[in-house]
Amino acid sequence: MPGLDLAGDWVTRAASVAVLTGAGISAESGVPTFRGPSGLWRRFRPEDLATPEAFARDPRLVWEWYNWLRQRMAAARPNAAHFALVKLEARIARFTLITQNIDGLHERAGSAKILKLHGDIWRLRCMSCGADWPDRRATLPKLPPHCSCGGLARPDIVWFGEPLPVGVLRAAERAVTNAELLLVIGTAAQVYPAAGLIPLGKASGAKVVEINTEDTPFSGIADFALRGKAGELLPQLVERASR
Ligand code: BJW
Ligand code: ZN
Repeated sequence: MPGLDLAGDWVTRAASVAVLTGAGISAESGVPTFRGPSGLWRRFRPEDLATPEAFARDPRLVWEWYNWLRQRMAAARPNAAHFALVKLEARIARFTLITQNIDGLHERAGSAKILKLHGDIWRLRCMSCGADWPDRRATLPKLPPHCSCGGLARPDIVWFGEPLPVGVLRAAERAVTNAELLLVIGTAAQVYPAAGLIPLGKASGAKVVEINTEDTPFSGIADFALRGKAGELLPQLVERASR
């Protein structure tokens, strides 16, 4: 594919690379995406499950949902796309991986530095004292879980209407602003402020390469849009850049 050669050339030449990933990168691992024909939001309403209001209304229902997601995510294994990014990180002096995913598959593949815009399903946070802690059990035995202080615990993730962790978002903005190349992989680019990182990178002078099975609202500003599965295209791209 000539586009892969061209994009591989850009990766080879870039001293600084930022990568923005979304649910599509984990699709080949068996983690369901949110939007699209088999997306989660086709069957469930986000406002019933992924908002602070939904949690306040019925914490147990929301936790049942996340317990189900935990099972799916725990059963998943990182795929070739996650591993290709680990290889890329080792080759590029200034490399930043920014993810919207909460599934932990980038870490499990071996990526070292990850900016998690929407939090982490494998961490819990206390609604009363604010403590947060890791919990990697595939399912939690007693719902809803509580903190040692007695307070109600929630997943340490960002729901609609909540601010992203400010330090993480600032670091992501710096990374795309300073990047010579921005790789955008498997995101529908519809959720803000994450999607805004793409035009920000472009406006700051980064070449933008999109890898997605479908067009997105930002395909038009991409310098190159590679159409296909991340697990197939990304290893080929990194391979070309390693020659
Ligand atoms: C493949 C593939 C393969 C498939 N290979 N590709 C109007 C305008 C602008 C903004 C707003 C608005 N109204 C409301 C807002 C704000 C809102 C927002 O953006 N809403 C939009 C939906 C309109 N944003 C927020 O609320 C955010 N917070 C905020 O703005 O705070 C402001 C604030 C400031 C100060 C005080 C208070 C508030 C928070 C957003 C949180 C998002 N959270 C979620 C849920 C996390 C928990 C959970 O998992 O349940 O995060 S939503 C969900 O979407 C999840 C994802 O990270 C996020 C992005 O989805 P992503 O990754 O793009 O996945 P998909 O499924 O959409 O796309 C998959 C893509 O992969 C597709 O393109 C496929 O084609 C592709 N693909 N297989 C390659 N093999
Ligand atoms: Zn507590």
